[in-house]
Amino acid sequence: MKSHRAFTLLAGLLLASAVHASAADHVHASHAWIRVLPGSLPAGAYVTLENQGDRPVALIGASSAVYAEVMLHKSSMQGGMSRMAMVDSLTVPARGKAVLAPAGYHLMLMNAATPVNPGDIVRLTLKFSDGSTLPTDFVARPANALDAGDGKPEHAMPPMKHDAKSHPVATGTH
Ligand SMILES: [Cu+2]
Repeated sequence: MKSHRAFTLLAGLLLASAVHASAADHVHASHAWIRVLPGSLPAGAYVTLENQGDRPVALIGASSAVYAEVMLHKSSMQGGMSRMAMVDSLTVPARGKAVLAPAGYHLMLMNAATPVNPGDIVRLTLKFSDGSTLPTDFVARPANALDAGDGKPEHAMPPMKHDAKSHPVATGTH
């Protein structure tokens, strides 16, 4: 039975390394919430990402079983108007954090398969540039919510230089 044990050990090692390669165990998500708007309007998703690793990692998007489309956006004020632009990625610095919050970076959730109501928990799988993923539960909050409602409000970081592909979408809702 020696060969069988060796095989079991090898399988275990392969499984462990596969899990390590796909799960973003160096990135921690907190204050994850979604601002639900009435009807079929897109919802903004917000989260604080902390990178405990020694290398920067970039959030490049997310997927969801509930929302058919998820895009990474950045809101900014231009000439007194709130504008949104698509961004390719948001870097979470090594030993640092990145904040997705109203009036800044957010994940735009579109085309919900089923209505999402305040209080619902929606799982989004965050995707990073190194190929890792981080399944994260977001709590749905009402349209007038300003934070995750957990008593620890996060604020959007000051505007940063980014390679936004500006597009003419201009709404004040995100
Ligand atoms: Cu948006």
